[in-house]
Amino acid sequence: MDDRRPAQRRSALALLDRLSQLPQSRTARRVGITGAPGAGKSTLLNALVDALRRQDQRIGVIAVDPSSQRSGGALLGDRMRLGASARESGVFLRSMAARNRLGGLADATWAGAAVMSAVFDWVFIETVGVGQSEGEVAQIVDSLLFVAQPGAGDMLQFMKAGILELPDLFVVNKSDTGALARRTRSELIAGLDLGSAPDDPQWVPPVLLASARDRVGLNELVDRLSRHRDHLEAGDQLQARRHAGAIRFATDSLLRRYGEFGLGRMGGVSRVEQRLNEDPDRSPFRGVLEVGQEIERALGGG
Ligand SMILES: Nc1nc2c(ncn2[C@@H]2O[C@H](COP(=O)(O)OP(=O)(O)OP(=O)(O)O)[C@@H](O)[C@H]2O)c(=O)[nH]1
Ligand SMILES: [Mg+2]
Repeated sequence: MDDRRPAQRRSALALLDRLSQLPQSRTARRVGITGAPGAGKSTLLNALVDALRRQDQRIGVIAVDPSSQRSGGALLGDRMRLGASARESGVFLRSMAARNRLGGLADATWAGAAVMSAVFDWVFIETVGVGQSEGEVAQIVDSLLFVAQPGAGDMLQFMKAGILELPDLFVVNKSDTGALARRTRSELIAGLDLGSAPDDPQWVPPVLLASARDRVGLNELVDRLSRHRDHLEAGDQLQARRHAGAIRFATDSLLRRYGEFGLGRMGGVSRVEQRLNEDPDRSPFRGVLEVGQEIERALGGG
């Protein structure tokens, strides 16, 4: 969905529109994995993929590369060393650039996640937790998992950055470090307790311990991830969450294409958001195309 290729952008949006009409409960469990560099996200993801493959689950993985502006294939080979079971079949990997030229999660990541969701049981998106990327990934996924490192004395820093408010689940990885990991878990629980009220009072984010290296704690992690998705579905929140994410995507997409000026011709960003939201039978993806045409007419008409 590159701005310079309008026909491809249109067909990608049309595809996203059609995919968004699938019954949401039949689409993959989408999980975002975030956390500081070196926390063990890739190792944990690797272990999760192996555990899920043993249950015959089909899995899509998107590794978001925070540094690159382009999609690169080689990167994934370096970062994800999948176990033997995963290499066989049923696992699809894709490495994608984190941001397009104006910032924001690359559109391709959205499209990739939506397509994978239609065909897999699970879709994982790994991204380095450096502030902004969490919020962006949270828009795409159903469940955001934060991977913490034992002894990371930066709990306070996380709290200040508001990072602890977004994740639905926490796992302290490297539980093989023993007391250090247990203490970090306690600190995290205390920190969460001090945090502001979550937007979903029915869900208390669990704080788990795991060792990706020793493959300990993975079944419980899989179980809690499943439970979170079930929780969202039971409360009709899955649809709401995905719709809210799609609205953000649609607004960003229009902003990138037409700028503040273009959206200004429609009454500004929040008015455009309203327009995208006003017809419940029209997905935000179709809305991008239709509102985009209106903006073009407004701009063309002087
Ligand atoms: N002791 C121990 N080490 C681990 C564990 N999981 C990962 N590691 C090690 O931690 C280091 C970082 O692991 P990665 O999986 O690359 O971490 P990451 O969070 O994906 O790192 P970035 O993608 O660079 O942000 C590696 O040396 C791993 O071998 C664990 O459970 N226990
Ligand atoms: Mg990694």
